[in-house]
Amino acid sequence: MSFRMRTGFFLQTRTGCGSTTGPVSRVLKYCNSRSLAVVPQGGNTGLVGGSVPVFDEVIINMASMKNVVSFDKVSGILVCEAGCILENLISFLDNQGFVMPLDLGAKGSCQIGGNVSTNAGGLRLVRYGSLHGNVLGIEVVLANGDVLDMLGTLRKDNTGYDLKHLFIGSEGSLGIITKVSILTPPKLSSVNLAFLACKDYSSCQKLLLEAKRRLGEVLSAFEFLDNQSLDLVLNHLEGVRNPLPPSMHNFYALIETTGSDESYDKEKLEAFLLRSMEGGLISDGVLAQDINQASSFWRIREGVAEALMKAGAVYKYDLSLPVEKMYNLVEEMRIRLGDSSKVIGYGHLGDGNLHLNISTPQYDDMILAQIEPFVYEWTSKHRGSISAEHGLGLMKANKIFYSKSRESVQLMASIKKLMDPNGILNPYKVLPHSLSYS
Ligand code: FAD
Ligand code: 2HG
Ligand code: ZN
Repeated sequence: MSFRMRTGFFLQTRTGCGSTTGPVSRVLKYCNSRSLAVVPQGGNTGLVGGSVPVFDEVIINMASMKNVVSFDKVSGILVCEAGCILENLISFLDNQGFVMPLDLGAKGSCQIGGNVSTNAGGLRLVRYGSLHGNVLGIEVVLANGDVLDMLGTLRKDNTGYDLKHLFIGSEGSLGIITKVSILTPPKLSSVNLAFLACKDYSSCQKLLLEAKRRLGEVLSAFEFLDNQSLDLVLNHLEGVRNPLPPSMHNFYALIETTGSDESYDKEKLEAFLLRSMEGGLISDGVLAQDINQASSFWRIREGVAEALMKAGAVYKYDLSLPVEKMYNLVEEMRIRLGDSSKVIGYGHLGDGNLHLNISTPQYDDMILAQIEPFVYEWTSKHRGSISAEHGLGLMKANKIFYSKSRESVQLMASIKKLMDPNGILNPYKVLPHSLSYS
């Protein structure tokens, strides 16, 4: 599919006009009456082209809707506008003694509205679950400008269909989210982070099972990267160094625990690490001694995406796969591509989410033809998902059938038609072109 690329017309939501939802509603009403297409835009950090205009869509950027509306210290429920930057919410909550149940490498730029619209996963999903569980309510402006107030703050509410779930992860194709209410857990006093080396993928996998079993309630992150990912970070990001002595390890895991009892939690983690070392699951490792060392470990994991962008052209795949099969795909891809590219695998092992990235000096159709459709067919054959957490956006919309049945996609298209009959909301995104405009 080829598109004429042109920058769209840009509108920014403004504060100071009474309710900030009002202008969004008026713009959509106007656009709908004239069949003008719009692209909702948050921090523009999405990795599948969902927030960029394709032809001449009006961009509705949410950056000015950046206020916290309320925070309830008893329930931990935060209500805020959609344009709040994730990192600002993390700091706000930290000051209140709470934490955001979502954290990701793009936190300095991405917005909570973008996070909810992509159903972003990130580094702590293994502990806190997905936004489908943590988002209690949303306010959303529909294609015709109507404002749907579903900004509930209740944990339990079984009155009819829970419509907010339609918007969580719908990538701006069904409405523009203007406010969200989100359940945040209390901040616990003891956080520990280990950076570990494993000799092979099978050890990483066993380490994950052991971590779930033995660290149980304190486990708050389990991430992995292969040595090619680490090399890339060390070669392309300034000031990053390997916390382990130079030696040939094939895989690295970051294990974080978060609990309420410093000595108990540390003892628990140390006993787990000792046992895993003795059992041969870990070949080396280091425990962060302070918060600065912990951030330097996280910088390695969170820096992979940035290092890839600096390294040249990159083909990106964000896959859910059974953990035991996951790394086979990386190895098979290396065999297919030979020396033409660097194939790296890393991601949220605790959630069964592989980030497969193929780095080449420049884009090359011959390389692409070696990667696709193989990567999608492989994923589909193993009953995985071709988008675990990044969404479909523009780049993957036509690949939806690898993960969803024809009947499901048809129902999605009917919902889209019902809610946005003129097709003005984020056209060419999420649903295959053939269906969304039929
Ligand atoms: P945008 O990129 O601006 O938009 C994303 C989509 O949401 C678009 O379709 C847009 O139209 C729509 N949208 C935005 N705001 C609204 C709104 N208010 N109402 C309706 N629709 C809207 N993703 C993960 O899931 N996990 C990760 O760990 C992760 N790490 C990342 C690390 C880096 C370095 C980078 C660059 C990206 C990473 N991402 C990750 C991807 C990205 O950050 C997330 O998808 C994020 O949630 C996008 O938020 P945003 O505000 O930038 O949205
Ligand atoms: C991450 O987990 C992000 O670092 C980005 O989801 C993944 O760039 C990628 O492939
Ligand atoms: Zn990720």
